[in-house]
Amino acid sequence: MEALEPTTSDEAVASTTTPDAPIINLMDYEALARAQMTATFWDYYAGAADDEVTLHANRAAFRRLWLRPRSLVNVKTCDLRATALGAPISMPILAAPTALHGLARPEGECATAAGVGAAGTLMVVSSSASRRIEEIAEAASGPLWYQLYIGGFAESEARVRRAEAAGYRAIVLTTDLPRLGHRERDLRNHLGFDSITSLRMQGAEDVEIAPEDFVGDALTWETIDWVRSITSLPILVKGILTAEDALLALEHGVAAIIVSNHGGRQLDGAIPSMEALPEVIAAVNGRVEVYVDGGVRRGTDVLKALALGARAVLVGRPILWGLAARGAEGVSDVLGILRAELDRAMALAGRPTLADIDATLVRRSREEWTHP
Ligand code: FNR
Ligand code: LAC
Repeated sequence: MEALEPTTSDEAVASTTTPDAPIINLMDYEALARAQMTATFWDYYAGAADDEVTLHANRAAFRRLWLRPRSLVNVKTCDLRATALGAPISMPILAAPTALHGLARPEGECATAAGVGAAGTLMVVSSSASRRIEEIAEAASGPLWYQLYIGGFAESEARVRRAEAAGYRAIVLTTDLPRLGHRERDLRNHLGFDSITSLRMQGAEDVEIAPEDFVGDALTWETIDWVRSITSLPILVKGILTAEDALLALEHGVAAIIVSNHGGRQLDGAIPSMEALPEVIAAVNGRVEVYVDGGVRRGTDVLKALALGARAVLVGRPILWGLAARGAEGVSDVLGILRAELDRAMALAGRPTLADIDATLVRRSREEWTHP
């Protein structure tokens, strides 16, 4: 079923689906991926909850931030190298956890992990991966974190232990999915939660969470203490959008916070990540690392997120576009494009190192810029 108008998610950027057209930016990958995927699977990746307001607002929030470039700074070399919970990475851009990479390619997360590693950065592997925890680790050349959905406590503990044994370096507890958001595209395509969880790719038997075992709606802040009791890995929480919850997360000893509204896929109308970031940064006050995701499509978006205090950004859908279009190579190319854009943006802004990127770089305007 074709329920969508044939545009990319970012109307501001002309893109093309001609197979031999040059790939210039992430939206070109979006068009390429879309042309290659079945409409139902494409909708699962692209879609969000209800009216998809938050999905679009994530992008719009970047357009309310203006850059204040400095002139005549020597930017002959820009240094993008960063660390994430101590792990060295080539740039402050990580791959967000996204479910079911097998819908894009049979190799699924194994190809993604190879591509992310080739780009010199870190991948967060979803609890709903299409491939086994261990085979993804084998295919990876960069650091991995394991994103945790708690189906049942016993099977979750088993997965955390397997991730730890396979060399994953942190546990990312996603907090914004007490229930699945109302993805209306999926409903129209008859792709319900049951069919999503039963869309098992080869070797994916270990990630099955039977809906009747799902305890996500009964999780509380004490769940973080439970996770700590079963693993010595650092624990991040993903899905925080308020200062109040950031402070609770600190009380429960998290190693880092990921400001996120799940790419608009959960609570529609939830505040755009970039609007929530400043209050979380202020509440945390440097005590732990703070990451942000949602709508990052340009190097200048990364620059703005760093200027507002994020340690690094995570990108979700663009990784899937690269994977669907060109496998591992597409994933590393998507990240390479973003890296080149960030490098250029840092040079043009007169901020050659990450330490030079501070709050003086951005000014917030009330209005979002829209092209005439
Ligand atoms: C997600 N996201 C997600 N998050 C998570 O913690 N576990 C998961 O399994 C998934 N699955 C998932 C599937 C798909 C298809 C998408 C698009 C997203 C949310 C993801 O980690 C991230 O928060 C958003 O994707 C960031 O927004 P952008 O970059 O996609 O705009
Ligand atoms: C999603 C879940 C699985 O966003 O995180 O589809």
